[in-house]
Amino acid sequence: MNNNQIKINSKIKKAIQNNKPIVALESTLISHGLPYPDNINVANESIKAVEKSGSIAATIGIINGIIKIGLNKDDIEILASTKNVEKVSLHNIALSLFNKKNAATTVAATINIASKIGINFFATGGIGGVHLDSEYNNDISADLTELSRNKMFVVSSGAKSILDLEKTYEKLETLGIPRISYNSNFMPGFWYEETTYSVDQNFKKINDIANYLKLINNLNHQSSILIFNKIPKGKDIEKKLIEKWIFQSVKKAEQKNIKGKDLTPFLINEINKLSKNKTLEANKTLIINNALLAGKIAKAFSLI
Ligand code: PSU
Ligand code: MN
Repeated sequence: MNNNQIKINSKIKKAIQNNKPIVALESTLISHGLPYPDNINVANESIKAVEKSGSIAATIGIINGIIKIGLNKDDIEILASTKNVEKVSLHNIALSLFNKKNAATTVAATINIASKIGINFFATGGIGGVHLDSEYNNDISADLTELSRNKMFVVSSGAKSILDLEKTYEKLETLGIPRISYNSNFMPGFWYEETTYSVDQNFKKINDIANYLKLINNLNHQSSILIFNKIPKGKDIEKKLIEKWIFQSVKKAEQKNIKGKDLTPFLINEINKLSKNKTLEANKTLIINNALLAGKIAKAFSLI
């Protein structure tokens, strides 16, 4: 990548050169995952959470066809409030540069960029995965593709509840992606606390996670490592309720023929409405909480 294509904020550039702990943050959840102005608050609070842990936050997005590492307040405002911000994954990221667009990067696109410039840690709310009825619609997020081919240490609350979580869990194993967790025996269910799918290992201490990541780093492991962090207690929502809302909103999406990259934002928005914003509150909390944990692990990793 040359300087016309990418702009790295000077603090982050220095941090990369000096091997300081950095956590990448994505921008699709700002443009397409959360409504305005909650999205701005979450973007800012996530940055603060990373900084509180002693690490440096690098929010990634595309402004006027240039990849920016470390979005500033104005950039975040643009991605949070303007219409027609593109959602870019692996298939369309270069096109958004070619067409000089404002674009929000998904988990896949953010990891792709971050790993090219030497950032090791990334935090999000929930990753994309295998959609419901994938045997008919073939909808499987490119997040899984990217997780399988670039080494990034990723903190999330599992895959989004709207997906087929069992198939997603199995697919992660097929792709060779370790699924470890911080204080949970099972993969989290994003808006709900846990699924019934066992993690590869439950770690109780941040330092142990950092040591494990050092080890796997030295092994030259090829894929990303998923570190699951369940939604904080009291903010989680009952699985049965979530399933009811998913059922209703999936039906509506079918009636309106919504699919492809529009499906995830549509379902999240519908479920926020059905839940009277309970899922929105849950989503906001878990995103910030994941940024904080990623910051803490990155910091611990840098001290080993
Ligand atoms: N996490 C959230 N909200 C979101 C997303 C993640 O809490 O909106 C975004 C991520 O950017 C992820 C994308 O990459 O949803 C997945 O979209 P798709 O299913 O179309 O691949
Ligand atoms: Mn998809």
